[in-house]
Amino acid sequence: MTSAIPEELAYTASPEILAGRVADAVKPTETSGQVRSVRTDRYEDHDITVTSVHEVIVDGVPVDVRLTVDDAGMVHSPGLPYRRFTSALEAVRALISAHRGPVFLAWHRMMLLYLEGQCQGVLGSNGVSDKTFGLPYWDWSVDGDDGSSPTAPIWQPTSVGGQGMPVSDGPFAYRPGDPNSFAVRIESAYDGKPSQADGGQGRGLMRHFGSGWKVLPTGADVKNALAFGPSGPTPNPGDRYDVLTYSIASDGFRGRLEGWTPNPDPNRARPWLHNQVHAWIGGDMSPASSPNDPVFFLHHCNVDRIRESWLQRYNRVYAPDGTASDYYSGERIDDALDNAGFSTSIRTMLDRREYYAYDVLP
Ligand SMILES: [Cu+2]
Repeated sequence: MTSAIPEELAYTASPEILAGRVADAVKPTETSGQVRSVRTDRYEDHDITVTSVHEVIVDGVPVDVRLTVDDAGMVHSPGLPYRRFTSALEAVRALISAHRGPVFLAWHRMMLLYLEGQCQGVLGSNGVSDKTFGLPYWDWSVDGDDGSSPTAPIWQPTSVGGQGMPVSDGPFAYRPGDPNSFAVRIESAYDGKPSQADGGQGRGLMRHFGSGWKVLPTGADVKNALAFGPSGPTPNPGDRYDVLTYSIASDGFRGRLEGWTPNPDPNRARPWLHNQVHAWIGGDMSPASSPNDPVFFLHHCNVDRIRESWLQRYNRVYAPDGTASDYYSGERIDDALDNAGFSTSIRTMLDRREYYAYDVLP
């Protein structure tokens, strides 16, 4: 299938007109399906506004993306904070990565298994890993059913501590001047780029419950997502896992669990499930540097647990398969999954029952 994306969407304004004149007035818009940049400046008694709008279409379907273009012609995305892109095409391609696409669940399973293996190594002795160690999960739907209490058992000092700016109790409390207290060293700057927290001195962990979203997901939300499976005759059973354009606009189990698919109930629109938990905890759990909070891993283990329940129900289907176009490279079932020191495939991550299991599945 041919891609409908022009090779270069990045910059249509005439650079000569505005060279050196346009300030930082790059205003992202929320327009779905469009790449837009807006720049304004005042020059010799004239108000100058430069806009460029491009619809992004993948395999004939508009994609829901938000990108802006700066005056150097570099493309930025709030969803891809660690990179500046030299073309809009490159940025849209990268949106299909660890997040916002089918590989989301496989990628995070790989990451969790890698971390678990590292912990087993540290906990072992004489070069033998302690295989009895397993990462725990936090079933946030129990707390969601219980009114999203900020004093639920997990937030007690004997567990991971509570909220605070910074967190001041539990094992991740910050005590200024105490080098042994828990400190955040790398954070996402306002433009999403990684930066040293507090000039490299480190700072306390932040949590602000209910700030990005007012409630946690409920057990009914989880059941709803799990019910979306290939029960009837569908063109491809994997279509219930994910569908074209394999993005945040796709309505499949992955999109529902990751949290992009709008809930039909307007009062419970985005974010959903995975994204909703990040947003409810707030603070360091909101930006791309969310692994700063150890709760990140408890959260993602629960996401993986829900995924495992879905896989067991529906014969471990996945989409896209190997017939998808090269545009979806990195998302197709036999494509490689790489991370620091770890290399596997998406298919391998579909069934890891040989290595670990959950006590209870939702
Ligand atoms: Cu996450």
